[in-house]
Amino acid sequence: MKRALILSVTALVAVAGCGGSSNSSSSSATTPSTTSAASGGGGGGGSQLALAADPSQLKFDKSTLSAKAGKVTITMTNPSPLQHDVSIKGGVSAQGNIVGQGGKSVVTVTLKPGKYTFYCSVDSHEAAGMTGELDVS
Ligand SMILES: [Cu+2]
Repeated sequence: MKRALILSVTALVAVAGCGGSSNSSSSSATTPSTTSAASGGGGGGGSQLALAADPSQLKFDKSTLSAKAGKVTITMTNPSPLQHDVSIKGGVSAQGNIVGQGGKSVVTVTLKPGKYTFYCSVDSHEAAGMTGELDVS
């Protein structure tokens, strides 16, 4: 009785293992969603800034960003297993969505010329170094 059970479980695992190997090969088709990055010189879009979280430390891949006055959008990709967002402060206050690994946090603000701070608002990430300067001219 016990032996028969073990045998049938082994058979199931063997079948699942067989079918699974061909299924998992299709996971490489992650489409890079290039949203409106290709629009050259059209008005109204404002500044589009790209940022990424460091995969293993509490920091961003850039410590300074610059943009033109008006509508400014920062899109931060998060390759890290920790949750992060991108937020802006310094006369304005706006927070992006908090995202986990593989996600994108987006924050959009309308800014006058000046210096602003971009940072991660999750826990004490800003104090640990997830911050930088945004120069708007
Ligand atoms: Cu963070």
